[in-house]
Amino acid sequence: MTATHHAPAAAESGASATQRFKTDKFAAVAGTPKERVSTLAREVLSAVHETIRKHKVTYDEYNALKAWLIQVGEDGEWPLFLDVWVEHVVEEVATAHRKGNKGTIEGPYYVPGAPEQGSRGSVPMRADEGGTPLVWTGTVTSVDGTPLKDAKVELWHADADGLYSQFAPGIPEWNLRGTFSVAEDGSFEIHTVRPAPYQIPTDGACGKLIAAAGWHAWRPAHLHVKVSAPGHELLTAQLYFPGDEHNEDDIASAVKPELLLDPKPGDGGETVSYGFVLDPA
Ligand code: MBD
Ligand code: FE
Repeated sequence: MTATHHAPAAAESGASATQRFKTDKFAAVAGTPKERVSTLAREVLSAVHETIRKHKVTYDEYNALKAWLIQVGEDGEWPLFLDVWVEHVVEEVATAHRKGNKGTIEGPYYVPGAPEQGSRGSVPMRADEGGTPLVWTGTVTSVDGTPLKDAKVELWHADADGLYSQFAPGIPEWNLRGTFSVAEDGSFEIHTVRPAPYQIPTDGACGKLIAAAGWHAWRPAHLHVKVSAPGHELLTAQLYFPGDEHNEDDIASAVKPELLLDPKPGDGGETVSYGFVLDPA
């Protein structure tokens, strides 16, 4: 984070992430059967009750929790809280059967419909976009090795200040967000820049929990992708850079060894090769 660029206020990025979720996801949630709701709600509450008994939680602690939960809502930080501390286990369960590429969590900052760039092109970026230029090549295949010529690769990531377009002020709408197709042989070539590590907003409820617990607020630098092809399961993943000091202690627990890139110097920046193998649906 450069000194000249101030981090987005938690309430601002939180409100955008909450709106995003309501628009894209919430309407699509199917009714959950009564028995399932009852089982899950009862077990989660039991785990809370057990924690209270085990640690003899006081009224002051109970009221601190209540105040904090109220603030999570007021700051719009439920998407951030859930995606940082819960989603990784949902992802693990949902994708355990896959034989193809490892994925990881989506996080709160995906926006559908990023501009189409063809199979070889650049994500939209500012004339003075910071960060080391990165040329990324790869192919999309099925688990049997067949190239998937109708695949799409959606890419979104933070800029060199660790900020996401549409969730921080003053950044062009689709900056560092693009949708790529692939050539007949399943290949693509994407030009972008290396993102910076991401720090969770320190001035909101999630930041308050992190400070109160003495944790750190960092995610390692990462590229987000959604890779899709007809007849195949949608792959949601993130790619990481070797040597990042937070690859081992990501606050969102979303790094896997299979998702580490191997960038090489070249082309006035770096080149990297990483492809995707999708599971048939
Ligand atoms: C991010 O950029 C992110 O990817 C996740 C999972 C949570 C918070 C911010
Ligand atoms: Fe992210």
